[in-house]
Amino acid sequence: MDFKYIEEFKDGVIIKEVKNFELPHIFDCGQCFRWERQENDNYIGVAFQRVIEVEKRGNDVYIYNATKDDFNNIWLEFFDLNRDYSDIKNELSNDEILKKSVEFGHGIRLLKQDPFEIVISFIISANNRIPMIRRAINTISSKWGKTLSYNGKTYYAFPTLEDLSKLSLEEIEACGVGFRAKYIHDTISKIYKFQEEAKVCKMLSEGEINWDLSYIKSLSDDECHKALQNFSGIGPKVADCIMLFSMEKYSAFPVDVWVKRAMQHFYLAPDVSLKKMRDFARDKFGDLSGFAQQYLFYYARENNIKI
Ligand code: 8HG
Repeated sequence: MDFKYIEEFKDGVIIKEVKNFELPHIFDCGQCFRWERQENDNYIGVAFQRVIEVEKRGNDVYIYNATKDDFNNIWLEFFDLNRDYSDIKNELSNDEILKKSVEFGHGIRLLKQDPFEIVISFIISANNRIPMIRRAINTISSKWGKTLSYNGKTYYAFPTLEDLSKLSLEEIEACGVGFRAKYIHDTISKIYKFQEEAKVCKMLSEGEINWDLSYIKSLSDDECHKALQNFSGIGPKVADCIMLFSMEKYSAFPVDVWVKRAMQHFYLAPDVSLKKMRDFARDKFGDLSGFAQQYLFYYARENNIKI
């Protein structure tokens, strides 16, 4: 566990004596799209239909606009605070090469985000740049998400499955998601239709696919990786991101252009395929592959490494 205890105060909750927790490392390491750094270095973001502000003061972390119940029900798990990241970092730092990236991103924690939001977000991420991904997700949220207010400003929750199930392909196309609109539309309708059929107790027949995200989350790492790729617009890389950032599958190793450069820079020959890089990393880092990947991604991107 990476904190001692919590205290409630009038505007929120204070997490006392927190370890392995740096706001820029957590929010700018590539895993999330809805958190913004403020002029005072706090971050404001939206998750699980709520808006919060997070501040680090010495070894304490302040969460504004949250109650103790919110902390226990949402933010404790969201920030993965029950995990001891010192153990993970020690283990990964046995690899002399990885040590440098771990030191650089020493305050990274892998957020446990909402699977539906992350499925849609990472379909948008394919062949896309982070500022464009963020913009598209904000557009979708401001059009169909719940309105939230905090300190006189308006924020928008990521829309629910029900909210998005009503949209036409044209409406999704108008959000700046390009060729991915049809994948998003198709994915939403598969998940929604499956949910509606389950409500009237329709049984799955032999060979039919189970599109329920909680079910997919309950599978083993390899089965989960495979099941996610049944959706259109989800290949091995996007599946790895979804399972790592929202399904607690830590042997995932998404290889995008930055991780590819990092692997080539540190470990492998330039002509190795993405699949081989993934296999190499999973062999080497095992159940900690996802963490290793995040330290590498953050290091490579922040330092603009070239091979
Ligand atoms: O955290 C991430 N890890 C990896 N491997 N890839 C990511 C992360 N976040 C993120 O947006 N990407 C992808 O990288 C999306 C997009 O294809 C590209 C942007 O650099």
